[in-house]
Amino acid sequence: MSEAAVHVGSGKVRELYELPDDRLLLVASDRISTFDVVLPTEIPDKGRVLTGLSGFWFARTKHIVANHLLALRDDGRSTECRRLEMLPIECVVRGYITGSGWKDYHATGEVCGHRLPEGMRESERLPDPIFTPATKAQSGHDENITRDEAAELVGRDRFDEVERIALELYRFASAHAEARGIILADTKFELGVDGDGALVLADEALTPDSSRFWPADSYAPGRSQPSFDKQFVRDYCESVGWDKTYPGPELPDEVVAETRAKYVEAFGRLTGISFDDYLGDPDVVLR
Ligand code: Q0N
Repeated sequence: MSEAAVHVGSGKVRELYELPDDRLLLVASDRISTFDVVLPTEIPDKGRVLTGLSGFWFARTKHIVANHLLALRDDGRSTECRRLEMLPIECVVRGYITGSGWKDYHATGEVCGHRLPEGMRESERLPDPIFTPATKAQSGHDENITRDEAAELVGRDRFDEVERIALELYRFASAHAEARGIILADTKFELGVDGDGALVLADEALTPDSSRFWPADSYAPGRSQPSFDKQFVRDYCESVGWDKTYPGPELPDEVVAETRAKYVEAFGRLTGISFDDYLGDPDVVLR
């Protein structure tokens, strides 16, 4: 890092630094989490794949919403971005009923105040994508909230704008992904507001860490779906009888190699760009 960069925050797998002139540096590590635990073994280049994918989507969704990206650094894992006032909600869009959405639907027939058709099966495609906001839990798990609760947190007009933009981003990206054999089951956006009061897409976007990617060729409703990127890791963790509490198991070399290959495959399929070309010049995803 060339400029004075003060560390301002840590996620499970990303770090955030302050840069001069109201900028931030978002650095994606190679750490991987599963069942909410960060494993002791890293997946080489995972952070570069996620940074490259985010850059790719930022460059292609500017017609929908402005974003925080200022520059990709040559290391391929660091994004210089505009510092924003972040909204206090997670902007989740679901096209398929899975995860906490499936749990809520199973218990109540509703997700975040959306009443859904009766008799839906786990992982089934929804009639239309739905916006299902969540609170930003300081400690661990985000909690689903209704659209009215989200509107109280950000204001009604801002809420309407956020919902419209999040749904539009999801429709754009899911159509792109589906044409390339990847189902974008759901995704979480982080949005902020700039000094002019304009809504801006931030954080990472439309990556396998912020979304559920499913391989389209094995999709079948009525059960949980294998994850495009983490399935080898999950299968290995199950096979050793890990109880899903800290610390997680070390991953063997084959599992690391298979998993890295899935991230690189997702990058290639979604961007149409070879990952080696990205490593040579990260800006290829922006053109
Ligand atoms: C911000 N987070 C949540 C890294 C990821 N452009 C921005 N301006 C102001 N704040 C943020 C951004 C961005 N992106 C986003 N926290 C602050 C995710 N973080 C958690 C820590 O690790």
